[in-house]
Amino acid sequence: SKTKNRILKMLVDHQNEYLSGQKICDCLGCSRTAVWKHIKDLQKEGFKIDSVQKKGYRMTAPSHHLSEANILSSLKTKKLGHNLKFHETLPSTQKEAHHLAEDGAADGTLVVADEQSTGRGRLGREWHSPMGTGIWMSLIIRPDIALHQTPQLTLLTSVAVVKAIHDITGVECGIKWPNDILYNGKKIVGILTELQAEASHVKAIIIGIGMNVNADAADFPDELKKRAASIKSLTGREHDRPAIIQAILKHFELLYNTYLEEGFEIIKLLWESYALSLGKEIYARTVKGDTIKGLAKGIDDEGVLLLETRDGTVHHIYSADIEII
Ligand code: BTX
Repeated sequence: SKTKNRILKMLVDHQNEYLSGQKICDCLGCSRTAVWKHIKDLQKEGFKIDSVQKKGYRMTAPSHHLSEANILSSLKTKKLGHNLKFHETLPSTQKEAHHLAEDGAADGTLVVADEQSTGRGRLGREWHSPMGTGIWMSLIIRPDIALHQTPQLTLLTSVAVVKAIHDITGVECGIKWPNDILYNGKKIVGILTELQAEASHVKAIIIGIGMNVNADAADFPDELKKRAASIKSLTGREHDRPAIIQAILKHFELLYNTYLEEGFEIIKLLWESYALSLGKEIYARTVKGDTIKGLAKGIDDEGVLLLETRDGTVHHIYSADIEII
């Protein structure tokens, strides 16, 4: 509830200080019993909150539990994520975000779930999204850009995610064009960018981000064990999912504002600095089913991959799975 979220925010803002029940009531205009009930709920969610007679309530340790209150309590953005739709479980945050966008959801709306029963990747592939282990979220944005520019937003998202992972966990991942974030060849994050358009006008872009955070290596199904990893499997410890979400949104907002004001150039440079495939021999399997072997020369100003084959032809690859040889 809104009141619970606001109580949490007050406690986070005054961490390690006592806040009297009365002061909380006065600020929020609710009863002391209501405050007490919300505090009980927060304690159940894993927040360590002391209560001492005559002094009030004090938060001693933040909880890393994924909840609406926890994500909202320390958002560092102006706009992104403030309209938050949190669910314990959903078939797919991407599907939910599509419905919300069709119904006119505001720019910056974020859908987060603690579990997805039918998470999906590109081309209808499955995305493994078990309860309590990862970040499964979809962001709705409504930029005024042309259709052909939308792949740029996948690249922008990759940069924001790599920066956020580094900030919060210290792990330095790389990006494999167009949408994978890898560490030692294993997929940590997948990004799915989809759009709603009318003629050549973008109505909404829905950016799905799936990140393996606290899964144990043994939690992955056999067919993924060789290809996927979680951040915990790299660092040996659990990581704070709300903090990672907040960091992704913060970096995304900064990069996105730069992008809208100054164009793709800066984003492109940043993206190239994290790219794993540039300058390497790769196979690109296109959606049509062709496989092209060549040298990944770079990306163009639209985010399209430039692949040079043996005969010197440069192919423009809009969408493909690539394999670094
Ligand atoms: P993709 O098509 O590039 O990758 C999908 C492939 O990745 C699968 O076929 C499988 O081999 C592998 N895979 C499946 N699950 C995992 C996992 N947890 N970790 C690593 N590899 C995996 C990538 O598509 C885009 C994925 C976006 C997922 C987000 S989660 C929030 C949002 N909601 C939703 O339904 N999808 C997006």
